[in-house]
Amino acid sequence: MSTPKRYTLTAALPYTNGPVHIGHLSGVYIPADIYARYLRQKGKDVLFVCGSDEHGVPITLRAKKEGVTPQQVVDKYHAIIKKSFKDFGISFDNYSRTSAKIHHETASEFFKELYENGKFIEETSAQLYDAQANQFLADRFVIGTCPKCGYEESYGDQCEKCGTIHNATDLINPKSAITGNVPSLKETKHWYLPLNEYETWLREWIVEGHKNDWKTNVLGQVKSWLDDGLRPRAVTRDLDWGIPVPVKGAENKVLYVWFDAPIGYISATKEWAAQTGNDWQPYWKDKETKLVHFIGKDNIVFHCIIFPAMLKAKGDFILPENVPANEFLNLEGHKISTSKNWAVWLHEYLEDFPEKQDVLRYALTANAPETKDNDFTWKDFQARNNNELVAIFGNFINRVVVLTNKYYDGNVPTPSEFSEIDQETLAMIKKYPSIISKSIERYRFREASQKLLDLARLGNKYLADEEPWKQIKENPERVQTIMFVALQIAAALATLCEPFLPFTATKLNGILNIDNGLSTAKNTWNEISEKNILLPSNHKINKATLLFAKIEDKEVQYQIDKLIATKTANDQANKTVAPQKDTIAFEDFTKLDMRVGTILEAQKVPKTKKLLQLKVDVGIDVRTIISGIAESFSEEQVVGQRVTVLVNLAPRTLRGVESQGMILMTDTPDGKLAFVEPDSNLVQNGEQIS
Ligand code: B3M
Ligand code: ZN
Repeated sequence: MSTPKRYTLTAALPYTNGPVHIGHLSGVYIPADIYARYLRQKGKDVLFVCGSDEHGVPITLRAKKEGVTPQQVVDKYHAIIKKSFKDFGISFDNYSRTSAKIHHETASEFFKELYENGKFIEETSAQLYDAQANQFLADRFVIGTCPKCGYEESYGDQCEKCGTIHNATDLINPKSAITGNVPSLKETKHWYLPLNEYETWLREWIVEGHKNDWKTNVLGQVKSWLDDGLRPRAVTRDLDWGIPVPVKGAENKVLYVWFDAPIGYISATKEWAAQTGNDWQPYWKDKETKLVHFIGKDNIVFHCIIFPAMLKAKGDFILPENVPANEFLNLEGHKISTSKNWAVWLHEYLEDFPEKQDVLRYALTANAPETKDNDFTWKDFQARNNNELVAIFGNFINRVVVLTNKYYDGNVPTPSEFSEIDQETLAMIKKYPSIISKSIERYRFREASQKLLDLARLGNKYLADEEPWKQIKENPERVQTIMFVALQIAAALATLCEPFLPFTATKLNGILNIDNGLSTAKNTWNEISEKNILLPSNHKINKATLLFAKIEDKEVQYQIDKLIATKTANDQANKTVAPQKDTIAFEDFTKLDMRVGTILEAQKVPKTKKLLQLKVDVGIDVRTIISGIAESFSEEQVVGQRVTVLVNLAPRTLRGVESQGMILMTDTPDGKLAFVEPDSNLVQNGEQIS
């Protein structure tokens, strides 16, 4: 596309069945915000919209679980999500919601026009039905085995494991998510979008037309769906929560959530236009508008196949120029899970780290799952802050500002002759806007964030090589030039960091006394390459304040402990007690000879992780027993431990050592082992247990 006249950027509408977490942020909202802020810095006409996705089965399931109405669920989480995005600096021009009247109107009109133009197939067919719950089962109301990958927890409309979309009747061994019953079949009428009719066009538009500029993970998924062959897809549902189907004979039916939700981008645009007195149409109908959808990989099919087919059928809308979907983020090695509460929730993060929005923005950008799933750990979060933001970016700015205040009372000095290194450094500054732009324009935000840090590294190296603090006495003129150059780097960072670190940019502009209306000091993205002076001599900067504070181990340990406590509670809540073993005769029990004993000595069994070799006093004698407890206890911890020992178990040789008996153990909720011991020290070694 030649230089676009304007940009319409959309970010996936978060379901309001829970708050947003770091997986949503790293996959969708931070990259989208970086791109929007960057384009605004470049002076582009940008519209950045999002909103709450308030229909669909996840909402009704949450309402049932909490014993409230779906409207109460969406009102609660819409407010939490909208506030947390704002507090985190996600700079939407409008954050709307699909329960809004304007969306109901827009989606209904959209459907009606397609209906009246004969774009749907109207069909009555047998669909899954739960007689006990007295309702049809679609989407997340039914669980079964995915016909494509065999995943046994697939939903009725999409398999979370392989991403495939299917109809509920395609599931193998379907079960109602409401009652657990096996569903029956019942006739019902729905309206289908004949995706198969768009297959050739989609292949030309995407597989051919965008093979060089769309991400390989997106192209790969689209190709596999097209290769599997597209089928008509129902765009209506037998549900009572959603947008009523606006045609005759559709009583008690609503629009399928994935038909209405993407139209939410359009209604959010219309709402923005009404609020700001703008015309919404150019943002969705002018071919010189660049439309980009920011989403996670599980939404690729809806944004690259279904929504484009809807727009194509409608006829007068533009199509996305790119859909740079990210992969998934895991948390401490486990899949993020709303239902298991295994997540770092944005609103909770902001409570625990009220001034550290940019630290999370940076950590999630530097580690983003742009081409493959990635893992967030609190240790990496701490390292990114301490070793990069504090030690590189913050350290450079602090040195420049402290020295400028110390040597010149905060006034930008007048440089004398520039040395070769000065000229090289000033020339390098001019290159950074395009260096960073190149990565951003290709949606490589991880790479872009590291190029930004490279500029700070350039500043640190320049100061370390020129050592103004050593020359200030003998060669003050030279130091004026050095500090002038260093301040130009600081001014460049103030602009270039804004898309990634908006809160830091505000702080840094304050420290450099920019943005207080002094047009001489405020630099746009392009001006950094064009202007020779970003911060003029005699411009007075303010005193130094720290841009970033170190994050201590204990702050991170608190977060890790909180997660472990959550996981333990989850495991406990979901723990199923082992079923009782087969019944035995009393005679069988009398064969077991269990005694009280005490561990006298312990040592690791070489080349094993689990085994300890123990000397145990069992009253009868002191014997050697090998026990698999080394991952729960150290040798020192177990000496003196009272234990229950099965003494007449046939001896076994383990790693060359004969083990004469077994120490009885049990499990703790966090997966460790625990001893079974008498609750009185009066009990002697050798006492029988019966
Ligand atoms: N509500 C997000 C999800 O699948 C979904 C996005 C809609 S964007 C139109 O988690
Ligand atoms: Zn699957």
